[in-house]
Amino acid sequence: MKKWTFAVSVLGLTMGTALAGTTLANSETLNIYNWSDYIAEDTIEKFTKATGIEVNYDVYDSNEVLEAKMLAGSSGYDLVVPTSDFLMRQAAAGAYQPLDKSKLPNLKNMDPKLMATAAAYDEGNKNAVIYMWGTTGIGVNNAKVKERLGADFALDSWNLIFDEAVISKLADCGVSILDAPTEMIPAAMNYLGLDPRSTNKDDLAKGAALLEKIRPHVRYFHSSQYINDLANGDTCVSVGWSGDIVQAQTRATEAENGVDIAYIIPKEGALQWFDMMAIPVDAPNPDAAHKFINFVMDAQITADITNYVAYANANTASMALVDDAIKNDTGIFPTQETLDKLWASKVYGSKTDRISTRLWTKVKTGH
Ligand code: SPD
Repeated sequence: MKKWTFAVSVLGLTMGTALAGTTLANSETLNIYNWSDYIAEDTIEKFTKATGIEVNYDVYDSNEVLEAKMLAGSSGYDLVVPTSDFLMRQAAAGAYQPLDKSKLPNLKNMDPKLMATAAAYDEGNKNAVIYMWGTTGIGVNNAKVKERLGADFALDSWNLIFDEAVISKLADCGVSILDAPTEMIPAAMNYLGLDPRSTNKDDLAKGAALLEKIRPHVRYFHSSQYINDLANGDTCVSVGWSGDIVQAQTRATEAENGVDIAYIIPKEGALQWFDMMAIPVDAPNPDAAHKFINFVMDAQITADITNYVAYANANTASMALVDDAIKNDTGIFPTQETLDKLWASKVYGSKTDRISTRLWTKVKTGH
């Protein structure tokens, strides 16, 4: 994987920069809002070359941030990438427009089984197409963690995070967790033997209480900074997303800094999620957004993205073009045995969402 500095800085765009209120809408401009560290270095350039459409590309690292913009409306974006559970809630609120499938001939490349799974959140795949998918697990710095826990300690469990006796031994080398309540509270619930998809408020409170207990040993809550910190050896354990941890691994290898990172899908199970390309209902240029979705579904373009960001895709035609090292990495494309242990995102209604948000504030701030 090559280092990619992409046009985010060239264009002067930074994470969370809103386009609302600007006048970027014209027929030759496409405004994309995607997750950070989530596209190949040449995807946008190739798209512009193929179509003549200029792209403004902003990034975020939180579904909640994207959701606030989608529900407020007038974001100025033509193409966004919510995770399936968030997509469903936002679509119910009227935030997206149905796709015009006559403009998406490359849909033929998509894996019908995975698209059927995504249809549980988007009936008939009406509003969205899978961009990439992955799991939420743990990245570890092998040497630092073994130094503290012993060479024989099995690094295959959420006990690295949720057992206070274990995480307290790792605190000095830096533990980070995702700033993502809908992922962290269910992970804690699962560790406690509760259903991670439960929306029972007592179950959610128990999960949050466990997070509060381990909170003193957590250096920070963040959902993108951990890639570089793990790669540089500034942290030693991060709850993170599969491809991000593999990117940390790759960055360390390229830097030849001696940091050896592993991605763990814990034996107790983990969240499997799907990030979906969708077009906001008030997108200034939905036609260009369709062109981009179709372009991404090209086998070579999807393979390039997967090869660069180390996330699994749902594009059957691309698989012959995916590097063997990525294809055979079971942290990226899990075995069936592991897949059977994953749980799917639960769509929270507004009441559960309020409970979860309140609990999360308490986990992070202590009140
Ligand atoms: N750096 C790219 C991260 C993509 C993460 N997708 C979010 C999944 C949320 N469940």
